[in-house]
Parts: sequence; C-alpha cells; structure tokens
Amino acid sequence: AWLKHQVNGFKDKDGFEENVVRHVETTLARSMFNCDEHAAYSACALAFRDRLILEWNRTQQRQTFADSKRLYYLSLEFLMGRALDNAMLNIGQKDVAKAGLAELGFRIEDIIEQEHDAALGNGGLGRLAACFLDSLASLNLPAWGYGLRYRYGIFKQEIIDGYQVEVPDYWLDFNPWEFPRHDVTVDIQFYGHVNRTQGESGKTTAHWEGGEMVRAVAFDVPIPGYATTTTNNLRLWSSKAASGEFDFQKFNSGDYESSVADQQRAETISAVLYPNDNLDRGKELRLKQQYFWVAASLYDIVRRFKKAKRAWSEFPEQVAIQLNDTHPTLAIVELQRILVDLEGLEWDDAWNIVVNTFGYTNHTVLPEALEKWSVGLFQHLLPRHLQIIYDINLFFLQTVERAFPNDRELLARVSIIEESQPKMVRMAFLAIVGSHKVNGVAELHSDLIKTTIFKDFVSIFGPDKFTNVTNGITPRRWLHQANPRLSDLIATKVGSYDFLKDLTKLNKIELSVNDKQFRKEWAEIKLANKVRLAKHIQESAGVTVNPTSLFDVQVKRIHEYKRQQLNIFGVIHRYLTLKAMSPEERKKQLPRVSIFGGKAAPGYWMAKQIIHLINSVGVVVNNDADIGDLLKVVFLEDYNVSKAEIITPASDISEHISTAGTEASGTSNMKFVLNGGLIIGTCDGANIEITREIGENNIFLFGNLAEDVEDLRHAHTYGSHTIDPDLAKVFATIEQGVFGSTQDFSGMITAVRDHGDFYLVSDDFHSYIETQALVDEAYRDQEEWITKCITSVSRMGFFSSDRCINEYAEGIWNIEPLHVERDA
Ligand code: DL6
Repeated sequence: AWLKHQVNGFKDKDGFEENVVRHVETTLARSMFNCDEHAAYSACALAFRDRLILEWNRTQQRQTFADSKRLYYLSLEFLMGRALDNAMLNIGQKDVAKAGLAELGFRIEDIIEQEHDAALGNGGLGRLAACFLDSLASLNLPAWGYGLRYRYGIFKQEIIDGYQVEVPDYWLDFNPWEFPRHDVTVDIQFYGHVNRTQGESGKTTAHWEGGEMVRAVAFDVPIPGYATTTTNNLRLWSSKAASGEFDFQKFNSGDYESSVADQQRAETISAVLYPNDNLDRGKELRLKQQYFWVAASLYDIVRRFKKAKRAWSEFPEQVAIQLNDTHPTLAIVELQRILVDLEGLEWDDAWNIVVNTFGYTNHTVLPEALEKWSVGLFQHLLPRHLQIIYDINLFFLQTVERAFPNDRELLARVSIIEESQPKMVRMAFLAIVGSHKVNGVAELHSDLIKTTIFKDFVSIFGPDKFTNVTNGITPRRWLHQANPRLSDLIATKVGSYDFLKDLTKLNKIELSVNDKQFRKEWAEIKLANKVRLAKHIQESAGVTVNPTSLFDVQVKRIHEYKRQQLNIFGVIHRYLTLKAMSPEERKKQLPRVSIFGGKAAPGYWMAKQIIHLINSVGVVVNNDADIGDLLKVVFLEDYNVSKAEIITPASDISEHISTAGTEASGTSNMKFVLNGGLIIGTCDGANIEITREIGENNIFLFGNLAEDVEDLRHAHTYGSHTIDPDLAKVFATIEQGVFGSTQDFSGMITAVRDHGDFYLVSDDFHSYIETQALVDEAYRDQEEWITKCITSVSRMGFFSSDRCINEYAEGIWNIEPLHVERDA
C-alpha cells in the first residue's frame, strides 16, 4: 500500500500473470507445464520490460518536447548487477509480482536469483555510474548514459586450490533488458591519413580520409526511476563490420577463414571489458574501444542537438557531457573535430563550446592509473585527432606562457604531450584543459588532486575550476533491495518509505535509539542477515561459521593499496595470539569470522599472491581444533554486485584500510554503515566524511595520516626501516611454512621488509592490531554496539547518490528536473 506510485504497471496480480503466461507461451515458445524457474524469470523480466519501455517512450517524448538541457554520462563501465528486483521496486510492483508468481507456483526470491549480473565494470567506478543512473532517473533529470556493450563483462572468478582462476563471463545468452536498435548505427573511422584543402576564402580544412570503418550498433537499456514515471536510457554500443557481410569473393574462392576475418576484427572492439581496476596498460585495442564508443556517442548527441536547428553557440546550453574518469577524454577532441572540420566553425568558437560542454571527474591519484597513450599509436590510429591535440596543447601552452613568462619547467610539467621516450599524450591533462569543471570524489581526494597531481593547473586556471562532489550510493538498491527487513523496520519509525527518496529522513530513527522493541528487532534482523550469509559461506566455500560470531568483512578489488595484506597479516597475528593462550584464556575470547572477497586483475601477480595467502591461512586456521569457532577465515569466490547484496547487510565490522591518501573515496564503506555495520578504517577517502557525519565514537579509525605518508616513504628509502615486532613474528610464521610453500608468499613479505614498504603496512600494523582489539571490546557490549549502529545509520543521509547527483546537476551540469505527474 505504501507504493502508491506505480505507473502504467499491471492492474493487479492477474494482469501480471496474464503477461507472464503470454511471454512463456509466445516469446519463449514454451508451455506453462514445462516452465522452469529460468523460464519464469525470463517471462517475468519481459513482462516488466514491456512496462518500462512504454514509460521510456513517454519520458523521451516528454524530454524532447521540453527541449531542456540534457546530461550525457560517458562511462566505460556500468556495473549494474541484476535488474529485475530493481525494476519491480522502482515501479512499485514487487508485491503484485510476488503474489502472481506464487500463484504460478514460484517463490519470487528464486526467480530473482535466476538473473545473471550485468557486470560491465571492475569495481567502484563502474558501480558509481550505476548508482548515478538510478538517481538521475529518480530525480527526473533528463539524462542518458553512454557505454560499451561488452560481450564479456568482468571475468568470473573461481578459486581452485586456493588460487584465482579466471573464467569468461558470457552474459548475453539471454538478456531481456536491452533493446537492439538496428536502425541506430554509426560508422566509425580508424587509421587513414589527413588531407588539407584550401577554400576560396583561403581557409584550410582538414579531411580525414582512408583507413577502415567499423559499425556501432546501439542497444538501449531502460533505467527506471524510483517512485516516478521517468525512465531514462542507457545506450550501449556494440561493434560489427561496417559492411555487415563477410567477404563473398574470398568465401567463393575457398578462403573461408579470412572471409570472416574483417567481421571478427570489428567485433573484437566491444568483445571484452579490460579487467584492470586502477591500472592503465596502454593497449591499442583499449584506445580503439575508447574512440569507438566516444565517437558513436558524440555522433548521436550532435544528431539530437541538430534536430532542433539551434545555433551552435547554444550547444552547451542544451548539452552537458560528464567524463567518468579520463577514459572518454577523446570526446573533447572529437567534438572539436566535428565543429571545426565538419561544421566549419572557427577554432576559438568551437573550443569555447567544447570547454563549456564538458566536465571531468577524477577517480584516482595513483600514478599507475593515470592514462597516457603513445603519440605513435595516436598517429597511427587517429591521425587527425593527434593534430587537434597538438593544436589544443599549443594554444594552451601559449596562454600559460603569457601568464607565467619564461617558466619553461612549468610548460614542460603541464604540457599535454609528455616529452618522454616515446612521447606520450597525458589524458588527464587533456581532460582538465578541455573541461569547465574538474571534480574529485571525496573531500580529501579533491584536496589532494589540487595539491599534488594537478597543482600547476590550479595556478593556471584558478581554484574555482576544481571542485569536490563526494560520492554516494543509491538507497533503493543498497538499503531497501539488499536489506528489505531493515528498510521495513526503519519505515515504521520514519512513518513512511520517504527516506528512500530523501535519505536525510533517516535521522528520525535516532529518536528511537532507546526503544527496546526497535532495538530487539534491529538485532534480530542483523542476525537473520548473518544466518543467510553463513548459509552462503557453507554452500560456496564449504566452511561452517557460527552466525553469532563477529563478522569482519573486507570485500573489494584486491589491490596492494587497499591492503588486504594488512588484514590477513592481522588475522595471522590473531591466530598466533590465540594459539599462545591457555584453553581457559581462549574461552574468554570473542569468536570472529574474517570474510574476504574480491577479484585480482589477471596480470596482477601480487594481488593473486594475497588471495592465495588468504586461502592458505583459511585451510590451516579453519581446521585447527585448538581454535574452533574462535577464528574462521573465508574467501568468497566471485564477488559481484548480487553477492554484495547478501554480504553487506550481514557485516558487523567492515574494513576500509587503504594507505592514507590512496583510496579516492570508496563507496562500500557507505553501504556497510547504511546497513547497520560499523567500520574500521584509515583516515582516507570518504571515511573522513563518514566520521564527520556519524561521529568519531562510532567508527574505528587507525593509522598514519595522508600528510605523513610521503615522509614515511622517504624515511623507508633513505633512513632506517624497522619492521613492527608483531609483524615480524607473522612473517617468521609464514616463512616457517605454516601456511604452505614459503616461496609463494615471499613477494608479499619482501615488499614490506626489503622493498621500502610503499603501502606502509608495517607502519600501520601496531595501530591496526590495537584498534581491532578495541573492536572486540566494543562488540562485547552488545547494547552499546547496537546504539552505535542505529546512531550511525540515522546519520548517513548525506551519502545518498541523490545528494551527490543534485550537486553535480547544480554545480557542474546546470540541468533541472523535468517534473512529471504521478499516476496513482
Ligand atoms: O569514485 C568511484 C571510485 C572510488 O570510490 C574509489 O575510491 C576509486 O578507487 C575508484 N577509482 C577508480 C579509478 N580507476 N580508473 N581509472 O576505479 O573510483
């Protein structure tokens, strides 16, 4: 009854059932007698998709008619997860579906489980883009997402004998959520050469000629807003040969294999998602992907703009384009090319339009993640674009020279072209020069980019060009969908589900922090979520865990800077401490389950070693009779969005322990707190703002501060570097072979002991162990613990992606919501 907003939904459960049966019998060509759970899922998804597409059409018409400014969000990653549950929730018809499916003999939970995650992303950056789409639609903002339709999303991770093994994720077998638009295609040019002609006025025009064409085909994914009719669009491009046919001549002459070669080469462009998180590898195919996607998207955007026959100068009043990291930076060059070469605008007029159109979000300060492409590769693949980049750079450096005469070092430092061997194009610099706003994703991160990697640009452009928009998460998926019982309980105190639209309303639950019944239900829900996770752990990892233990979770990409190695070294220290105790003493200890999950990039050797160590420690600890339930170590295979929906609500304490200054924001920290778990973390990324909001009594902070990191690193290299004595014992245990082959883990140890400990594992170890002891102590007082949890949840309103999107809309995009009538 609370969801009064369903629009164009099914009239009732009978209407829903009718649609499901029709899809089973016609679209799927099956009979209801042999309709299994997967067929029921497919039909249910198709029935909902039909609803969405009607609203999608209306939304597009409404937006076209209003002719207001639109946002285009360009992201190479959209980590969407499952769509059915979200669609049912957002259009307010989960109850109807539940009842209808029950009548057809299915449990809705089993049907939801059938869906394959749409995993077109690596981690935080891609999931952020997915949260943003949800918020944009929920806030009725006219916006489109543009991405690539990878045939293979992020690989599936299997753990075999404790090692990560990658298996391809072919997710497109059956995807009811996309609409192929075979009529929306763009031919994208690569390679070739540039010719110049001179017109009668003496003006020269560049012509990019020759090379090869690849066709981009659009696939549209409807994005429903929550409690609104707005259904926005995510357009994903798929590649195929421009001719669309294989070479008949070659085929007829018996050259069967090469007759399809062009086709396969073209299709390769959108074949796979590069599985690197926070790492740039500089592969030609990746640059091809970037240009292919950006050029197709811009063609589409420009085509839409031209329909209204406005003057070009009005382009930035109609169009905002946000670059999700530097991956789409070529869009800046492509728009300049369209305006100057194809539309005949003067360079300066075109450049004005370009800069006022684009905004750039930086998501990392890690040098290995900052994209650079070799000039040679550019010259080969995109010769005209390289010329334009050189011109952009020349005009930019001329303005720098005028403002800072004779500072050659400054010119070299800020040049878009790095004068290295080989010469490289610095994409972040291009993105800054070609955008009107640059933002970081949490306060500390936004400060750091201004004082470190982009410092010179602050002097050149002034501080106003740089801003902060702290990340957020959608409460629809990350509270209501992942933790429906908690959401329902909160609603009883807030008085409605309005907090799902305005998360600051959560603050009402703080008034009930001493309400006994509320606290009891709160604790019951947490336990039920832990029981559910315990079941999952048993089924997937074969480890039995006691749900009343403290659940300690670290799930995220495996990366040295995120410091899963610190966590597992801490686990070993705990194990050694327990082993050294008498049985009586042990009985007094608090049982803990250390849960890990996350993928390592396939080529990231150290990250794979970390996974192997975690699994090896698990084998020893979990089978040690002295230890029993006091400590269990679990690595959950194939961490993804739908698993996060099970894991997040079950956490007591989660770990966000990156070396200070390395994690730009983090978003899982927000999800865990929103789900009634506390966090242990460093003063890094959004942990700092979480602390400010929830209060420092409700978070376990430890470790060195970002401002001290550089000095510590310097001391490691040039001074003396002594390893923390407790950590030294951990290393000794590993080196004795307690966890198997010592050789396998030697790299992890030498990185800390002999190679400068770049991530400050030893420096932070003592403080980490002490703080974990404080966590144990705090958890023993369950009453106080629950108070901390309720208080923290009540103060999490700031971290909604709705707040975040509103900040972008006002401060960067200048777009406004398009109000829609709610049909009751
Ligand atoms: O902003 C989303 C997310 C942050 O929460 C993480 O802290 C950050 O590591 C991640 N950055 C990247 C950068 N990758 N590239 N390129 O994934 O962004």
